[in-house]
Amino acid sequence: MDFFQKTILVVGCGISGISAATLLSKKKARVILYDENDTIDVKKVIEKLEDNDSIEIVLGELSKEIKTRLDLVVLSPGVPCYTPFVEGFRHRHIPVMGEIELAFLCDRGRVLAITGTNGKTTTTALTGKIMKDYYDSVFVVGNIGTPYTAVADETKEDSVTVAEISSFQLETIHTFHPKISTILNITEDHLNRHHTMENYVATKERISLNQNQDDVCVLNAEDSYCRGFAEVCPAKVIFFSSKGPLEAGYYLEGDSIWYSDGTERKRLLGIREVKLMGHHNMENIMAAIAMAEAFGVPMENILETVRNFSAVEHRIEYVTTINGVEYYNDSKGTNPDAAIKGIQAMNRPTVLIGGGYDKNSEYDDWIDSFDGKVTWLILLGQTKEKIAACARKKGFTNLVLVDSLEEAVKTACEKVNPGEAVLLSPACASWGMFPNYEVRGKQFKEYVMKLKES
Ligand code: UMA
Repeated sequence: MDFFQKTILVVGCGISGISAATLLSKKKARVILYDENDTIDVKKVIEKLEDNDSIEIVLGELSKEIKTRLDLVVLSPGVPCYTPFVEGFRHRHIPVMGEIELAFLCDRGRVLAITGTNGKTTTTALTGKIMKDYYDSVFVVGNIGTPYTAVADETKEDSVTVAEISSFQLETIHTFHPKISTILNITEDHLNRHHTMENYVATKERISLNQNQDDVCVLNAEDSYCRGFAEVCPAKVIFFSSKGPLEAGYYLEGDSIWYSDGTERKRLLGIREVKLMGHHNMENIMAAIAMAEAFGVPMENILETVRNFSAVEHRIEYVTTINGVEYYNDSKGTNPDAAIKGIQAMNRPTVLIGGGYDKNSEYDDWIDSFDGKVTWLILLGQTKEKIAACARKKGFTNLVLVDSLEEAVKTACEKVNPGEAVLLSPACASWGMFPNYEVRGKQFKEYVMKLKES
């Protein structure tokens, strides 16, 4: 697509919008960078724009005059795409795309794409590292934190882009076509945006929208949505399983990861050889191995990277030990299912800090997973009353409701005993109190380190 001298509205002044506007301005488009929030500090936005002269910034109300002269609208991931605001553009026959589609149109290389409710970031980071250790030109982008548009124009024909793609981002793709894709798992999340589980599942499946039998989609054999999708997936399906042998695919059996091609099986590596913790991480490892092997990386190179790879920040990340208490940051546990994995990874009594933005989630399974391991639950954010009511209903009454993360850390420190752990694994998004889970995780670590110094 030619963006030259086109008038393009980029919606959202966050990192995606700023990066998309910068890319389009390099392509000599006339860019209007828009945000509905009129309290945004324009100076800060301008500072972040590399080429601010050609980008007009509009906040608050978007005038009819602007709407009538647009050739294209590019949405940031956080902008819901089925609202009257966005439908208005479609009625005017103005094409609407997401920033992932925009970046893909500018990408000259090949793409691997990772989605799933949980494990995306770890799998993307690991797959990216395997690629970086083997190929020269590799970019790791998307929901993991670096907008795809920030690197798309730097790609060459032999470049490899490893992209973490959220359901928000999949809603607005059109031609996005990864050579290799994966859906790691699908459990309830983001229902406030997608409304029904059916919509959410269908959105995840869009990762394969443009794939064909020359491409590969790696799917979790133990996930009923993934299994169902395998029947209709347009790409060649490769399965992985953490529950036992598969006729063909990658699987965990005993303490080893195996591969079977349908006739012969071979042991790839032992789980004690890797630094990642927890059952769920074995799934992430298998997905990364499957993707990398399908892409063409030799198995010995893949396994060497897997053995040396450590956990990513904010995902069951060890922070420090204070007076015999281990502190863990799992700020990336932004939904009940992810937070259950956080609790499962703990091997000692744990004071848990949870709560945050309400995504219409149910917390019953999360509370059930406490299984005697959680000694106290410290709650904060918009969901604290809702979670407290759910916990009481289930007979868990060791609850403290607090007003800030700092207060939560102090309270956890008072409640915990030597030999136990404190885990931040909120089961909720950070929005409302923090811009994102990374800021929440970093703040948590700062408060913990303050405790250590005091
Ligand atoms: N905005 C509008 N109109 C709207 C909605 C938002 O103008 O209707 C504006 C907001 O006022 C704000 C801006 O849009 O100024 C924010 O845009 P954004 O929410 O898309 O956030 P970005 O900073 O661009 O970050 C986005 C992703 N955010 C979301 O999906 C909510 C980041 O994922 C991602 O890392 C980044 O792009 C780079 O690709 C974060 C996330 O929470 C980590 N993702 C969810 C998750 O992992 O569960 C999906």
